[in-house]
Amino acid sequence: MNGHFATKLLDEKGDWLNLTQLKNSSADISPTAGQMPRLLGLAYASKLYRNNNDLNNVDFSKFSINGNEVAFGTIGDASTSEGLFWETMNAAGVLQVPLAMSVWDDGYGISVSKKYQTIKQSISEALSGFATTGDKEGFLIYTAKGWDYPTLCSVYKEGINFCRKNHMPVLFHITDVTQPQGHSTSGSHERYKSKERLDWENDHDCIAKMREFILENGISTEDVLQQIEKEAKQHVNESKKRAWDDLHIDKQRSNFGSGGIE
Ligand SMILES: Cc1ncc(C[n+]2csc(CCOP(=O)(O)OP(=O)(O)O)c2C)c(N)n1
Ligand SMILES: [Mg+2]
Repeated sequence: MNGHFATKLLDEKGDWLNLTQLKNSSADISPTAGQMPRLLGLAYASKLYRNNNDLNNVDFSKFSINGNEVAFGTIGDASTSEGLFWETMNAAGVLQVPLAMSVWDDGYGISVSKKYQTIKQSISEALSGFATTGDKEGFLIYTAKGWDYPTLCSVYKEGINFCRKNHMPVLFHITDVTQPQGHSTSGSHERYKSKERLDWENDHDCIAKMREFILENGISTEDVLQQIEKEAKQHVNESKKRAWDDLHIDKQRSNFGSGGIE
């Protein structure tokens, strides 16, 4: 399970890139919630850069601008049941680090409904005790719907600005997320979803809704979007063909015979 990608931290000579000028992505990891401890470490680094004077010198200028960096993490609703998620959320609240946690809640972990895995079927309700209240510091907690782009833009803008400035962690619980093809292209969600749910998902498909949002707000035009869609399909089809061709070449070269690498 090695299909996880990261951005480069080093140039071709092996020297550090200026990470403060880049959007840096740390590689994901396959065990669900396995990314959480590293997310905490990245957020904690910002805190140290801001508060530890020994780090405030030219040697470290490629890594941080006074701890203004936010560590963004994402996780599915079912994966929030893992211990690492809870340990990370607690530690982020205790340490008060700039960690922005987005939970994409599509209501399912593969085919299992959240009623079997999340208390009260809501991670934001479950975590409401983690919220900042009065002089007790915890998390900022926001909820929004995955297809409601204007609200997403405003809650993310507000939440991230606050998180960056004050080093307070923030939870975005994003509900109403859809699974366009079930958990993966190998699944079939018709087997575990009602007709009503499937119809609702068609109407609230986040990709279709984003298209509507772009057009309604004059961000782009129908013609431009059609062109992008056409080129994207072409790109995917060509990539698929190249991958198949490479596979057949590899098969011919393989010592294992025709079935060896399947
Ligand atoms: C520790 C662990 N257990 C089981 C799996 C198999 N697995 C992969 S994705 C998944 C469900 C994830 O559901 P959710 O977190 O809701 O994310 P979604 O795919 O719905 O976005 C499971 C059980 C895994 N990758 N790691
Ligand atoms: Mg899910």
